Amino acid sequence: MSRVLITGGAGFIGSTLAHRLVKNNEITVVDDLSMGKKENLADIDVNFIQHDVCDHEFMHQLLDNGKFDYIYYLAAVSSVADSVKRPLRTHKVNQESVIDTLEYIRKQKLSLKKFLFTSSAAVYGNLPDFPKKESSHVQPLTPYAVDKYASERFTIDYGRLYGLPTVAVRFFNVYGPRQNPDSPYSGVLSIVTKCLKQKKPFTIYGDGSQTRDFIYVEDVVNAMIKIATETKSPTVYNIANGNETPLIDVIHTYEKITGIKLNIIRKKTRQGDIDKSKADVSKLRQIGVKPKWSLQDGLTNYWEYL
Ligand code: UD2
Repeated sequence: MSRVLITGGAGFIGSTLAHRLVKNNEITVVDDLSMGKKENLADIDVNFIQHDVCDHEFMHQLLDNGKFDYIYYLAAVSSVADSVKRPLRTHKVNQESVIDTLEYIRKQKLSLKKFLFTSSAAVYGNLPDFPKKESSHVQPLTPYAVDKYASERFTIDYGRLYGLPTVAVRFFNVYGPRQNPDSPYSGVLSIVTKCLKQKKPFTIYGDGSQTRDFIYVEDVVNAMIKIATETKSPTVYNIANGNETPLIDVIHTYEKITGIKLNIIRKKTRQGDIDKSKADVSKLRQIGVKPKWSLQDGLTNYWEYL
């Protein structure tokens, strides 16, 4: 039985992780519910604290009292658009809170088995090299991407400089139950799911040929747990399937699964949208992580969950 802290644990990925770990671990979740929902944790027994991770004093006390073995750091303002609108506020969450936590762990010499920071494929930007390896050039184009990149470097550097047991991951396009579809910048498959369910029109930006490397949330938490518990070096891993699928193909697959025809409205490509995305997942394979969910199975499971 390990003691686990999940910051942002009421959100989409954090709550899925909490569900997976709760059986054999003592879980504490900190979430200010700015994006997450308490209902995401309603059916499991976790120590839930509604609080902002930017409150450093609060976090220090929590770290002192919690005696955590594992910290999964998912608290973030995950909206790129929001980071463009309010860069200072999002910076405080997406970078400052991470540095403060690392610094406190170092100063207080807190004993920890792993600190895992969650970054994003956003760090790769729109460079033409393809597929994206962890060693590929980065091009953080938004405040969100800049903060994610800086925080993952801090995480890794605290491992290299001070021997803290740290690791970072870069999520590609994660989908599945509990993803919030309520913003135009929510994950596209949560929006498609909502439109299918409510028989509402779906707006596709561009011609649908843009590709993404979609990965089911269950595979994501499996990868995170394996990386947190079985790897030793402070480094970064892509978390993706390693396949690129055109958006329009995913939509057609989903239509077949549900038997519902989506009413598609076409609009021009969104500003800043990337054309292609695909991860090189060989580093993940080297540690024995192989996603179990095909797109077909993941979408079927997602639909059945609703
Ligand atoms: C993902 C991340 C984003 C950032 C970015 C970096 C998510 C939800 N977003 O954006 O935070 O890291 O990668 O590259 O993981 N689309 C539609 N209709 C809609 C919504 C989306 O056509 O109603 C399109 C959208 O224009 C894009 C594709 O679907 O071409 C995927 O959109 P997304 O927002 O799910 O993810 P992405 O890869 O743009």
